[in-house]
Amino acid sequence: MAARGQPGRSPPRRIAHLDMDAFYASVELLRYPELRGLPLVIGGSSAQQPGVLANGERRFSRLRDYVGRGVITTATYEARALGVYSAMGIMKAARLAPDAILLPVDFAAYRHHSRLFKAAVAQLAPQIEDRGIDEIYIDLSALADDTATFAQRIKDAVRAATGLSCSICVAANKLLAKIGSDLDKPDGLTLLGADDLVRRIWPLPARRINGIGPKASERLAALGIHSIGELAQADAGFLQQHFGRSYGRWLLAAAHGNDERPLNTSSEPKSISRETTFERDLHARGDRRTLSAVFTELCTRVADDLHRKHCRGRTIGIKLRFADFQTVTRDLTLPAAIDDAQDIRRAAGECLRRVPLDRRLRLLGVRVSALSPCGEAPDQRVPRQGELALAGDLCRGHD
Ligand code: TTP
Ligand code: MG
Ligand code: MG
Repeated sequence: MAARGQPGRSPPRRIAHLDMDAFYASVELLRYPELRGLPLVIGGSSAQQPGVLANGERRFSRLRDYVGRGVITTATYEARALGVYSAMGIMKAARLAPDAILLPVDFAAYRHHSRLFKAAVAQLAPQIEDRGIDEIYIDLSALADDTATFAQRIKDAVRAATGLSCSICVAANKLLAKIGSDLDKPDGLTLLGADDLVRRIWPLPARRINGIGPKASERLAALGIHSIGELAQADAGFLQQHFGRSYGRWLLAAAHGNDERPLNTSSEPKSISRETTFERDLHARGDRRTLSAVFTELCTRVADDLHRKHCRGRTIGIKLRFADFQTVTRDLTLPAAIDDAQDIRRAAGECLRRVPLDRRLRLLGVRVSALSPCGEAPDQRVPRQGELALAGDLCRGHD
């Protein structure tokens, strides 16, 4: 649809978000079709591997038999109807759905099916941003086809390649497409036009916006803002006063469905980061040990991510969000790229020293950017000269 009477203005983009339905559980159902229609939960360890009875039948674990501290990765829609969700403790879930079947996670199988569905979509539409194991964005703007027909063709291709269903939403940008793919799950095909912002998006809880986490939505609720529509009506100055300038601005833009971010179609990540929002706000002095442990853990996870992606990075950064939502970042660039957790911890520690830590913190993050590929496969890697002695070389910092 071209904007009439406004020459030079580009037509709205057509961005699809595709998300697989109950992904881990659906992959398990391919292997155990006899479980279709039953409440099924994925989590726990190999102890939950099904056994085989003397008559050849499989014997599955039930939630009620589980003892341990494991959490649920996902649940089928039948299990969700009983109140069981991702990230819930398995023992807690057992109280709600004692008879539900429990299967252990099998990441190799999920990764395999992840590759299959992405390859199938790439055959039809090459402009893809990979957003993790079960979701992608697809840019349909340049395609001549009718949007609904094309989205259905993508769904059919995913099913043909994997035997699995997915939900797709096509909207003007990534933010709306991501919200929309959840609206008609499972097996959804949702098209969001300009009129749908007020009708379908504004009544939703603010939490549905990707980027408004549990803490921010709690804070919004305390200010009387529950829905996306209420957020859209909020005063810009009021939001900036309570959430800091940049996050406050972003909140308002998001509630109005504005998002200009392009797709990141490169398979090479630009940066790798991990962040965590604390259960309660922490103080640099009073909670020093906890903060230090979290900081080290974040660096270790970033290092693991780098190893997995076979890359390393030269720019190490931190992100802090204070109790008043003010967000501060610091980074520094090293003479050579690193991927070791301790080296990252050391560089990130340098960044941290450049921030006055006089207020409580709600979030801490670590980022490595200016990435380069490692070259060798990880198991063949030998440390390069100088790689292990970077601590004294922290040279250039910029805020
Ligand atoms: P999601 O796409 O969030 O969930 P889903 O595919 O299981 O269900 P839906 O139909 O609502 O999309 O996550 C994809 C997979 O990621 C999910 O199958 C399991 C895993 N996962 C976790 O391990 N822990 C979590 O907390 C979540 C949310 C997902
Ligand atoms: Mg999913
Ligand atoms: Mg997902």
